[in-house]
Amino acid sequence: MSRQDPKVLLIYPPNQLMDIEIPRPGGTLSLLYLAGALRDADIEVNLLDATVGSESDSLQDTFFRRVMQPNGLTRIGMSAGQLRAYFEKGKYDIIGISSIFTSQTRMALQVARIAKQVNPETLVISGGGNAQALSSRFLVSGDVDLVSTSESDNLIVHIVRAWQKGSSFDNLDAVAFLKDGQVVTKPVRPETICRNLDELPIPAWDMLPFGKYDNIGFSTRSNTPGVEPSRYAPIMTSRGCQFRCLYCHNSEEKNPTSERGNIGHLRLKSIERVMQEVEILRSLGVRHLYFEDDSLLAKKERTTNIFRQVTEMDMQISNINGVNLAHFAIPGPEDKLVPDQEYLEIMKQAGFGEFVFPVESASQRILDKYASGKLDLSRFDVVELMRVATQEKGMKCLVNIMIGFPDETEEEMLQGVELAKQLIDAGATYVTFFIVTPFPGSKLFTQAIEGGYLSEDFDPDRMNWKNPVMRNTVVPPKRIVELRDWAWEHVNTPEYVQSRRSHQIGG
Ligand code: B12
Ligand code: SF4
Repeated sequence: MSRQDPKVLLIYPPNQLMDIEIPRPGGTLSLLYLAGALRDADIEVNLLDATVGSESDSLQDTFFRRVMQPNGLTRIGMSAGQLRAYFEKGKYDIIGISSIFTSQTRMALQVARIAKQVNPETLVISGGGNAQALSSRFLVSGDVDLVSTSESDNLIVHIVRAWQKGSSFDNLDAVAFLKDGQVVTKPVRPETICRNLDELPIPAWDMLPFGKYDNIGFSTRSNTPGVEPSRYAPIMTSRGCQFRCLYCHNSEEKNPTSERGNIGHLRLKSIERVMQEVEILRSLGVRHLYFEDDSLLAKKERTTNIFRQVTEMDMQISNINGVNLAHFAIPGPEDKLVPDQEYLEIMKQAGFGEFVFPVESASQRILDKYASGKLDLSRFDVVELMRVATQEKGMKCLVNIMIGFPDETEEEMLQGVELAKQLIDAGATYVTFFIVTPFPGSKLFTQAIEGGYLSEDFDPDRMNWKNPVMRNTVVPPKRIVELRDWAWEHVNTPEYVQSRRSHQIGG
């Protein structure tokens, strides 16, 4: 161990999944920004995606090995033994673990335990929305020394410098740690957060194990048959969102006193910076960009400009998250809103062959209460939008509907099923019904704990879209599952239901 030349490892933990889920490798932007920042500061850093393993591990021994665990979830990625050997060999001073998914909490803590078993002196840190929201659990485990509570593009270097000096974490901000057995949370100072996104470090995409990702052999981010795999990478042109849906992390991040910092507001990179990033990705052989913005389509002119330039570079584009149907609505006759054909066309031309169509609910009351009222169904006909996108523009649209809000009635859920049916008839590829999950880090989580819908010691392993985790809901959990299963089969085409069943990736 050398305090002068610290050796840092950043790691995406192995994954645990339901048997119907498609395994996906790590490689999210979180650690790529941190690795970029450390490298810019001349700090030695390695990146390990434990879902696919290190260079000496085969995919058969990691990504494709599904091991059933006692909790009923299958685990993929490096085994405890492989991780131990890797840590022993690397002799890392600091190990940073990404924890953005609650459903992967156990995996993150397992990595921390192994790191501490190999060397109790290693500084083990974790960050990401989940680690922050569950900071007490992480710290009380005894295997995590420090949790970052916000964006850490600047903070990560401060953490390493503090470790180098052997100084107390008390002098840092945006971190949580144990002091005399109590959790201490240091507030986020505004200067810790990068307001001008052009000043962010360039994500260290070159450290991703692209060779392994290429060899997985299927498009790991798309469930749709027929989408050709090509080298892909995540990119974000913005952070935050102009909405604040209660089930989303942004709801708790729009507030000057938020523990995660006031980071939920929409911040944009300049187009020049975005194109610089695209050039870098292209030089790494990437041909398929996954735009992971929370609200990619918010600024039409800007997005159009980006799409046009990317198209000229002959790159494929997908988006996994940030489509908001409200952005396709333009004023029409009699105070109604109509689909923005031009915007859809631009997306299509940019290679946007498919996108997620997040209706969320057919009940305006639910949309207003939980989803920022982002859609006004009395003014905007989403079935017509579906028709235009699929039948006129030839795009694939995958519908998401949420059911099981605490006070949602069965009648309101059935409204959603009816709308889903109409969307399929209008051309949707398929509809997925997600059971509402109050993820830690969202306002819904806080409300669920306060309202007695979730107990303080809830099991993170159950935090997935298949399981109702809330109790005391107006429609009981058992009935929500019945309705979901019936609705999925009732709404989707028999061919789709059959193909999902045969591939074990249904629902
Ligand atoms: C990309 C993404 C995905 C991709 C992930 C691809 C992959 N390779 O794993 C896909 C599509 C597969 C996906 C799936 C899911 N996702 Co998702 N996803 C995202 C998304 C849009 C972007 C993540 C990202 O890159 N952010 C940008 C980076 C820069 O921010 P960051 O991750 O927060 O990292 C910063 C800090 O947190 C901190 N930090 C992070 N890690 C670390 C580590 C250390 C050591 C330190 C010091 C700091 C630190 O510093 C970073 C830089 O500033 C987020 C939303 C969001 N805006 O974050 C949702 C999000 C993470 N997903 C979410 C959900 C719910 C899911 C699903 C459950 C959806 C579903 N119904 O199936 C699944 C779960 C998958 C799983 N493995 O379990 C939730 C998570 C909530 C939770 N508490 O679990 C989020 C927050 C969205 C939301 N609306 O709330 N997702
Ligand atoms: S529109 Fe999407 S990203 Fe924005 S707050 Fe709502 S759920 Fe979150």
